[in-house]
Amino acid sequence: MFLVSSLLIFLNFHSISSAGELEADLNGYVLYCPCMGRFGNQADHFLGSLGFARGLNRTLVLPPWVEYRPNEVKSHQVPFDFYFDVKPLEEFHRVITMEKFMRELAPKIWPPEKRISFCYMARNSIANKGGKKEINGGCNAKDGNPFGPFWDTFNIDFVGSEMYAPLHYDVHHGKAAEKWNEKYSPSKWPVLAFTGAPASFPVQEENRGLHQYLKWSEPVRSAAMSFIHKELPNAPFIGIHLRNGMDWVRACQHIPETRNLFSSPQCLGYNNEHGTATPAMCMPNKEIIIRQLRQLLKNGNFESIFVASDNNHMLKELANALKKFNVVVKKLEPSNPHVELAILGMSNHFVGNCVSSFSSFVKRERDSRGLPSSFWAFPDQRSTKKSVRHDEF
Ligand code: GFB
Repeated sequence: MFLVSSLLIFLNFHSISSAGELEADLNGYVLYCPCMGRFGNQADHFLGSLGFARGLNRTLVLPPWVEYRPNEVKSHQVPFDFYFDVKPLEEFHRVITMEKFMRELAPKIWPPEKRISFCYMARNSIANKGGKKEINGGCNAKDGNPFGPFWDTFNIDFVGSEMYAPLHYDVHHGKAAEKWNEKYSPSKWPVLAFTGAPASFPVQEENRGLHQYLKWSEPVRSAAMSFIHKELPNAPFIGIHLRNGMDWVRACQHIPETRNLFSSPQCLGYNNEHGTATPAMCMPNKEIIIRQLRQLLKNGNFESIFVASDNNHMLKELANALKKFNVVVKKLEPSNPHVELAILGMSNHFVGNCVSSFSSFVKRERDSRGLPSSFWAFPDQRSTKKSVRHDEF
């Protein structure tokens, strides 16, 4: 019933005119640049932005994913629907891809002279004008990478800035949505174009469940299934995420100074109800990883382990240490973060890194399907001292 009514709402707002043109949503649009972090961070921001757009009753423009490639100065923008299906999102709220929005609606409702960028407060930029340094205190929405390349992908330039403080994005408490609509009525402001995502990181607890509407596109799903069928025995398997690259080693060094880091509220709770972040949770050592896998293998009928990692997959060490369980230990080659995430989502048990937003993507997806997951070194276990021996990686 909810599905039918949502579809009707969608069709109502994006109806096709008699001339065959897409008609604009009179409630307006939310558009943003996913300008912070890599995929996991952007996915957190996406869920928050979806919740925000629904709270304001504006259509969400689905931005491309921003990617960074080695040895390239500018970010790459990958259309949203390259990785995800648009249809399931429409069950929750009205959405339109940025490509379609810019092609079919922007010329009518958001012409170049009306393009104002939104930011909470000024992002100061120092412009060098004729040898004289000048501070410009607008949103400077196109300053730097990925900001400039993102908007340039759609030939968007801004003619002004709108600083919206003290409004905020939490539409689940208080009257934030009403306040946004009072200050920025859709008739006067059909498009709210944000310099960064109108969402918090990590994803607000109330928006975690929206992951159920985020479904991999057919090519990603097929690639994941093909790997499982061709490379793994036809039996239950464990999927694990080992986040252990140099950037992560450095990030984990902040653990002693903080109770929650990045996505750790996913296991520790948003108010640290379940403890505080430990070095082992962020960077589990070999001993912890093997101990947890042995425990799972003893209790389940798994025949293989799929390892996803940004750096060291530990394939040999794991295969050796788990010899007596007769399990196959495999990784995807060549590496592909999205397909790896999809495989982890399809595993029979997932062990992730509580601090990583890459792991949190998998955990949310599995939660939405009622599948079991656990984390390295959580709940807090023995041997935290040994856990920061990075030379093991
Ligand atoms: O996704 P992400 O925001 O997660 O960023 P974290 C980590 C990126 O590293 C991913 C790659 O988007 C991938 O490109 N990566 C991580 C992996 N794990 C894997 C894996 O198992 N397989 C493959 N193929 N690639 C945070 C960043 O990372 O780390 C923050 O988002 C910051 O901005 C911090 O840089 C240090 O939350 O794990």
